[in-house]
Amino acid sequence: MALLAGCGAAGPLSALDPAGPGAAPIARVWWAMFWGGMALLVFMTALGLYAALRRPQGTPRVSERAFVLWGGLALPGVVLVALLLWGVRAGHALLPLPGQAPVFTVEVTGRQWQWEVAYPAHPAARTAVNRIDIPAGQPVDVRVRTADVIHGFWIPRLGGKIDAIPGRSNVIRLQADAPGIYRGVCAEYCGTGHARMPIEVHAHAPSALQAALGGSAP
Ligand SMILES: [Cu+2]
Repeated sequence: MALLAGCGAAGPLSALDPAGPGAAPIARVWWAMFWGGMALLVFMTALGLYAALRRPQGTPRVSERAFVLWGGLALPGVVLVALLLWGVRAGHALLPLPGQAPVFTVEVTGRQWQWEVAYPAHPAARTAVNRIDIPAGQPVDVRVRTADVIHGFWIPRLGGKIDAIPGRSNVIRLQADAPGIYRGVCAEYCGTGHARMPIEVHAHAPSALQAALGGSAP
């Protein structure tokens, strides 16, 4: 955390400051891409300098064809396939797969320009706007819909983005490891009020959730 703060990666909307099992793999992929990109930048800069400064003598030790095959096809091919597989695996943590029951469920509807929140298992809970209350330390399925245009639901410290698409109900599984407030935003430009669509996830100790939701127990 201190290291993150030192390099500006910590913060309420930072995907590099993960607070749950859905966000941690995404942050790892990001850092691998960052350091891998840095390594390639150094390597390519060194190659460029070598090419610019050397004095060619005789026939080259590596043919142009080999450069294209290994540097232009094999290297990016291996890197992109590895990143694809790793990224798919990171995204897997956000899928609402069976076997983790019971899962707390929240319904979130995007509307120009706010998020409406309902709790299907807690019909007596007060309806909320731009705020979700969840239990900490357990998986939560967020069913994301829209009442008008496409919006993007994103709580960076808890997981990746999922779009709210007209006519569809998309589900993302999030978890906050500890009680706290986790901020989010609309991540898909949805009109002139797009920047005014923040949302907050308030994660509570399970014993305090009912009081936070209001209403009576189901
Ligand atoms: Cu929006």
